[in-house]
Amino acid sequence: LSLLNDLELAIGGNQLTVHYQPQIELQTGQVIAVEALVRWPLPDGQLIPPDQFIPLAEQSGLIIELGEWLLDTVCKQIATWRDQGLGGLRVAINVSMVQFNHDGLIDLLAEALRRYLIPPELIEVEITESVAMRKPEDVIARIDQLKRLGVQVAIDDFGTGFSSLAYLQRLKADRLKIDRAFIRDMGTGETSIAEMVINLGHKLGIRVLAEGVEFPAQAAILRSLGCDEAQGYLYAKPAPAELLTLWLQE
Ligand code: G
Ligand code: G
Ligand code: G
Ligand code: MN
Ligand code: NA
Repeated sequence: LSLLNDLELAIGGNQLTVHYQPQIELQTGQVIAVEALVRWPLPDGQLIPPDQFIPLAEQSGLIIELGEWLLDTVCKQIATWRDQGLGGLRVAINVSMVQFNHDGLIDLLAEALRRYLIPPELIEVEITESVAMRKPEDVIARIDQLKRLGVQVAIDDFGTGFSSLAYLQRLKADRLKIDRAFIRDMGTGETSIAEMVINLGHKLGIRVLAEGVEFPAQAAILRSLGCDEAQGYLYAKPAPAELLTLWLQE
């Protein structure tokens, strides 16, 4: 309860922070986007990872307030990058089940885009495969609303759930993110799931990004399998915007 109270104060007091992790186009090595990942800094400088407070925020409903704060912060950052000559960098934001189902989601996004004059295609909404599969008709309707607004949609942690081909075709997602468990398995020669997801995505006209790429050998295999994009420690860890800006300007 006290943690929840502290989290509410941290959100209201603008004490949370966002780290950004680049997403790389495998053929060119170009940075095409970044994923926003929230962190909670303690007074001693230690960072609490999202795993330790997002579930609590989700259960309590505080995730709505956190999501509003995150979207405003991300849009402000996109405007800053535009002013620094780094325009065109898309930012992927994680949206939990409660946020995705919340009635205010579309208005919230539209309002933030308008406030900072941001082209909608520079925002991507990530939902996990398990959220995407919960109530098929509702999810399809919500993704249609997001697409009409012009934002992109990614299915996160893909491969861990049980999406059917027919359902996936109706979802109209822009991107599948192969769960990093399957990228880790590539170290033992097990590439079949990654290969299957890449082929599935391409059959349906959906781009495919590999998560958790840590070694050049994984990137090489993914490139040979035709995977479009990658994200992971091989390229960069999630970092504060200022560090990422320096890295991008190199
Ligand atoms: O770096 P990593 O520990 O950042 O992230 C752990 C998990 O926390 C990820 O699975 C991610 O989906 C989730 N997460 C990170 N930032 C956010 C956020 O702003 N909102 C939501 N809903 N989840 C987030
Ligand atoms: O939203 P999602 O669950 O995909 O969040 C991505 C998570 O993966 C974050 O916790 C992020 O810090 C973490 N991550 C990003 N790149 C790597 C990587 O190369 N290896 C590992 N082990 N974790 C990573
Ligand atoms: O320092 P860290 O463990 O986050 O670095 C992970 C990888 O990300 C490095 O091997 C490097 O390829 C890349 N990286 C991190 N920081 C920078 C940077 O400031 N400039 C460049 N060019 N690459 C970086
Ligand atoms: Mn994610
Ligand atoms: Na993921």
